Amino acid sequence: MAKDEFTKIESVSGENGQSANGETGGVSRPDRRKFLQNTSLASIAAIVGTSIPFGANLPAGFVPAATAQDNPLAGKDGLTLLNDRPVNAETPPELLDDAITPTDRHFIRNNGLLPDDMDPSTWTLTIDGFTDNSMELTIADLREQFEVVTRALAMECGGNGRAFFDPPAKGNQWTYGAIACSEWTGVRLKDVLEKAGVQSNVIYTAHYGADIHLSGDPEKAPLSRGLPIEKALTDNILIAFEMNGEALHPMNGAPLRLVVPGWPGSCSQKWLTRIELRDVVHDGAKMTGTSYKVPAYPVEPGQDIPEEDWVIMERMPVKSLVTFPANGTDLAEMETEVRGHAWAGDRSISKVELSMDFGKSWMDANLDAAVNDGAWQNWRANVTFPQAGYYEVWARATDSEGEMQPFAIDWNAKGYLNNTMHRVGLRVG
Ligand SMILES: Nc1nc2c(c(=O)[nH]1)N[C@H]1C(S)=C(S)[C@@H](COP(=O)(O)O)O[C@H]1N2
Ligand SMILES: [Mo]
Repeated sequence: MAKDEFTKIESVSGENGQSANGETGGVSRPDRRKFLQNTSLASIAAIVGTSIPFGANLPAGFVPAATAQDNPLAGKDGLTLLNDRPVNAETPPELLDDAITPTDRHFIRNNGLLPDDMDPSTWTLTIDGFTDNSMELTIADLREQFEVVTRALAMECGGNGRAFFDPPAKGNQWTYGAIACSEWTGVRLKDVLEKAGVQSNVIYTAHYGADIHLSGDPEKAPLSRGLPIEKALTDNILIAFEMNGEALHPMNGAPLRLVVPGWPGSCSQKWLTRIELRDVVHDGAKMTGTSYKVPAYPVEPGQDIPEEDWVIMERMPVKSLVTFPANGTDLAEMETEVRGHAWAGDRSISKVELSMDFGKSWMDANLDAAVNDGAWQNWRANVTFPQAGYYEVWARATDSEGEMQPFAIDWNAKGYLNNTMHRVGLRVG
C-alpha cells in the first residue's frame, strides 16, 4: 500500500512547493542586476508573477531584487517544487486540464542554474561540426532566414512517474506532472541543419546550452545531449523562441531552446547556444553512464546490470492523464464528465478507455485527433456511476501500433519510462 500511486498523490497534493522555496545557495550573481536593469518592469512582473508584494504600487523604474533563480516558481501557477537547486517543479494533473498548457503551468526540469544573461537581442546559435558551412545565427537571423512555424508539442521528462518505483529510484520524485503540451513558435531544426549542410559521415547531433553547472565550474555543463541525425532531420522538431505566443519563460529555456516532441525531455536543450554535427554518438553531460538509458533486456526489480547493458532512451511510450475530475473529488451528482490527454512518443493514440470498477469493465472515451503532429490528443467521456460510493477512474491509452499502457511498472534502476495507467479516486453521491 505504501507505494500505491493513489495514496501517493493524495499525500503529495496538499504541499505546494512555495513553502520549500529556500535560498538558492552562495553563488553570487553580479550580472543578474544588469539583466534586471535592462528589463522593463512589466516583463519583470511577468517573470516574478504575483510574488512582488504591492507590485502595482511600485514607483516607475524600481527594480525588485527578485530574480527567476532566486524565486524559482515566479511566473508559475500551482506547481509543486521538488527541488530548488537545481529547480525542479511539476504540475498537478488537474492543472493540466487545458488543451494547450499555459506557460505558468509548464513543468520545470533543470540540471543546473540559469544562465546569467538571457538577452534575446544578443543571443547567438552556432551550427558547426561536420557541416558544409558552419553558421552563427542571431534570433533575428533565424526569423529572417527560415520559415517560422507554430506547433503544439508535447514534452515529457524521461523520469516522469519515477516516484512510484519500488525499489525506489534516485532522482527527482516526479509523480504525474512532468508533461506539458504548450504552443511553440520557432524554426524547424531540419531547415537549419539542411542550410548548414549535413555531411555524409554525420550520425548524431550534440546540443549545448548556456546554463551553469551546480559547481559553478564553467568547464562543466549541467546537460548536453543529442539526437540520431535521422531523428534530428524530421519535421516537427523546433528551435523555439516563443512559448504560447510570448518570449520563453526563463525557467523553460529563454530565449532559445529545442523542442523535440515525443522523446525524453532531455533532448530538448534549453538556453540553446550550439548544435554540433558529429560522426560519433554524442558524449556530453548526461549522455554517458546510465543517464537517460534503460536496460537492454527485461530486469527484475532491484536488479543491478553492467553499464554496457544500458541503451539510450528514444521515443517515450504511450501514456495518458486524467485532468478532470481531480483525484479526491467529492461528486454530488451521480454522473460527471471525465477528461484528459494521451500521447505516445512518435506514434499517435488510437484509443483511450476508462474503467470505473478497478479494471473489470472498460468503456471507450471520445478521442480527438492531435491538433498537429507532436501534440497530445484530448479525450473525454460522460460517466454515470451505478450507486453512491467510492470509485477509481482508470485511464488506459493504446497507440497506433497497438501498444497499451500497463497496470504495473516495468522497473529500471533509474526510474525512467513509467507509463502505467493514471488512477483518480472519487467519492460519489
Ligand atoms: N540546457 C539545459 N537544457 C535542458 C535541461 C537542462 O538541465 N539544461 N533539462 C532537460 C530536461 S531533463 C527536460 S525534461 C526538459 C524540461 O523542459 P522544461 O523545464 O521547459 O519543462 O528540458 C531539458 N533541457
Ligand atoms: Mo528530463
